[in-house]
Amino acid sequence: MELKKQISPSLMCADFLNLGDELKKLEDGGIEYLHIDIMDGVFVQNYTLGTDFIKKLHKATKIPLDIHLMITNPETKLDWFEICEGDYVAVHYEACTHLQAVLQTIKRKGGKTMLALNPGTPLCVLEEVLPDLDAVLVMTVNPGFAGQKLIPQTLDKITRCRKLLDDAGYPGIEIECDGNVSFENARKMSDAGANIFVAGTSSLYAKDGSLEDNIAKMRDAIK
Ligand code: S6P
Ligand code: MG
Repeated sequence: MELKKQISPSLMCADFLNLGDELKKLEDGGIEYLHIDIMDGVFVQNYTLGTDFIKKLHKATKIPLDIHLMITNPETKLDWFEICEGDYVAVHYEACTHLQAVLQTIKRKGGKTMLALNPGTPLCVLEEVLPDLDAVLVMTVNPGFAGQKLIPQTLDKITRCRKLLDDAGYPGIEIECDGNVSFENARKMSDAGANIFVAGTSSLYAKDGSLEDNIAKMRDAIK
């Protein structure tokens, strides 16, 4: 099954003083999702975007959100987030005590479920929640910061993840990759079986090249 290749720009890397203009360019470029990193300073050692920003984005654009929760105990905090139809909500396996219940809650709120795995977390943890998943987020760096280097063994992890999902009878579960998704790495991740690409400082928001040109380069890398 060929899943649609999609780009999810990481808005923590955007130019906030120019966000209206940038959103327009992303819409014109046919961007499929907006990746929103939510960090709590506990699960990861950083703070980034927040609940009000999500509300404002829902008003400002029709592009669905791809909300990446890097927070402890998301089960107690899901109500804080405005979730609209078509939005993905990713929770980390490492942060959930009652994982299956959390995934059910996301669905009940109208979101699509994504389970994020840190580079050190094995794929076998997916097995018992496959019926509850719309996507897997294979972290290709340890979460917390933009601008990190790819952890090489995560490429093979994407290949094995695609195989696990297909062999188990879930060819429709998508695979997103997040972390150092440069044009070069995106091509390798795409070949390995990923189909949603979080684009940050290594590609769309690289210092050289306009947003328009970088979107075109990313499309070419993942086609
Ligand atoms: C990192 C976060 C990511 C980054 C993204 C940045 O913890 O989850 O979504 O924003 O990886 O992209 P890059 O190209 O700078 O790695
Ligand atoms: Mg992220």
